[in-house]
Amino acid sequence: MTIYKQIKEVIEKYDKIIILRHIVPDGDAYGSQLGLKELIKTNYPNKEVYAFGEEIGYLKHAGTPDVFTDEAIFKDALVIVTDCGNVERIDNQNYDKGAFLLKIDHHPDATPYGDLSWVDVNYTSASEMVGDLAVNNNWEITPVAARVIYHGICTDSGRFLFGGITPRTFEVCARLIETGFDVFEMYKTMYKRSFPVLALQSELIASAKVTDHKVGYVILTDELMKKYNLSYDENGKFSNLLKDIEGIDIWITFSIREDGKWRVEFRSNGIAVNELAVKWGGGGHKMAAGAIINNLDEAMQIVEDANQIIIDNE
Ligand SMILES: [Mn+2]
Repeated sequence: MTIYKQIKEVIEKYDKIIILRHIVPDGDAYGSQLGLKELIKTNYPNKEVYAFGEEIGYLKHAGTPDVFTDEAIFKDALVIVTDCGNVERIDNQNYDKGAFLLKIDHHPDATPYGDLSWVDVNYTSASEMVGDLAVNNNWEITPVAARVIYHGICTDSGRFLFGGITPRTFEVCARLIETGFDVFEMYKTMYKRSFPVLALQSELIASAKVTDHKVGYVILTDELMKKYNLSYDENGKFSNLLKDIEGIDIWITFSIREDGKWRVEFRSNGIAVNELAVKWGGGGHKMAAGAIINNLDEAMQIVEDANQIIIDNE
């Protein structure tokens, strides 16, 4: 039996379905979670479906998660977790209180979980997986589902710019666009930039450091956040600021968080950085990973570690 059919059968078996994704959600977390919710609501209108997790201001245009009230709601539910490689990062730690746990993810399966697990790193995004699931099960796709799923594919693939694009990516996208949602409107909304963000980018670029081993990094301090009136949930916007710059093979973005810790985003143009993220308590993809650290002393150790990775690769 195909995985599409297996997942369909599991969904059909449960009256109540709770969909979760990773903490600090991005476009793909939203796309896979809210897209799957909309698909199930459309194709199985009698089911109770919830999508729990933190709401992110800049993703408001993509959709709105449900408000979680009580862990009792997990009783007898099918729990589906999308776009989340490890259980520690699931945004709702009651994930194991349901009747059945299904994992749908495109990150390396470092710490497998779930009664049924569909993990495939050959997808651009968990959103593409959800879209592919809909296509293969001949599910009706509404323009609302299509928009949030397409948005998730665009954000995780850099709008088809990063590696990992396959003919299937475009086949899924074709089916999504067929629903008639307004793609141009979506692009206009997702790429809208504010002048303060541009000014902040320019200051970050001017302050960027590059080591002798082609590791580039920027530090988004609390001072800069306040100067440009940026909200903390937008601190992930700058992870590709140093992409495509000659002389930089690994680029790292350190951003202050609301709780005083630092968000670290690792990116590279080929060298594996996910092991480095794992070393610092995070995880992710080979060339795009993240972690959370305590202070800038640790940040400087990370830069040293990245230098060492490049030396080891030479
Ligand atoms: Mn993803």
